Amino acid sequence: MLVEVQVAPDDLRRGRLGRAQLAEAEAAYRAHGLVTLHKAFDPAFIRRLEVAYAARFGGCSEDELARLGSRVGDERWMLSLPFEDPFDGPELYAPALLMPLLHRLLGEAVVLSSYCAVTSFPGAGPQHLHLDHPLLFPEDEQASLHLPPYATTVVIPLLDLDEKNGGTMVWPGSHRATPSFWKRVTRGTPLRLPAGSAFLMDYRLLHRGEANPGHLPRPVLYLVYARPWFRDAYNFRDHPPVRLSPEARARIPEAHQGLFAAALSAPSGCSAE
Ligand SMILES: O=C(O)CCC(=O)C(=O)O
Repeated sequence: MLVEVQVAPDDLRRGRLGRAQLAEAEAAYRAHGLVTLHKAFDPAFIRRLEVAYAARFGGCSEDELARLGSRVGDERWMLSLPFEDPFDGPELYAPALLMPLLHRLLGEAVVLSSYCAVTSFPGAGPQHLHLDHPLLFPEDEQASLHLPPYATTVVIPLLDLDEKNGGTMVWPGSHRATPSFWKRVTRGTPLRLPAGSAFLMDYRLLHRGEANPGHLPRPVLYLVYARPWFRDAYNFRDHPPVRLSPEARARIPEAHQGLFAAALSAPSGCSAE
């Protein structure tokens, strides 16, 4: 089941979910491995991110994309976000409206495990069905699947997920499903969300990007939050999970330094930067 929490304009302005909505979002996430939050970001901020993202990466050749990130499907690339305006502020890496929910799910010592975007270019076919990380204990699937949440992807589409652009296909509840289920799945639930919304997805949830039948690249920001002991041992052989230079790290306000405890400083020395 897909639970959709509507963020009221007043809550968005205050940067805080009401107590009942916070509890609803937490319960939905724990039960289904997934919750959507409609209108969780200021549309003007999302537009700034979209424009900056297109300006920065829109003209990249395939070679440059391969140098900056990794291919995650047909015409689909994951890149580490540059730690520069407008991607370098707490309104994106520590959104006030979402942090209480992330703390409830992942504890007070939550860290940013990776800070990326996945872009499906026009003509991209459907992505393969997958989880974002192998189970923690492959030799004991039941133990792995019944652990509390330990890593959560916050997905922030920079344009509408709809029939025109395609979206993400999810299997609610599959964060508790065994690998034998992965082989038997039939139809999933296509997420349709206006830009400015977000969804939280457990690291064990089955999903795949849908085809992009439109004419525009479809970037979704892919921010992974985790318990401080978790290390993503699977996705980051080709690029850093957080592209953070020592100078950028020094600019992070004291109150948010803890979020970056797992991020090793990486030089930002690519020609496209
Ligand atoms: O493109 C999308 O909609 C989602 C991509 C995705 O989920 C992934 O690469 O794991």
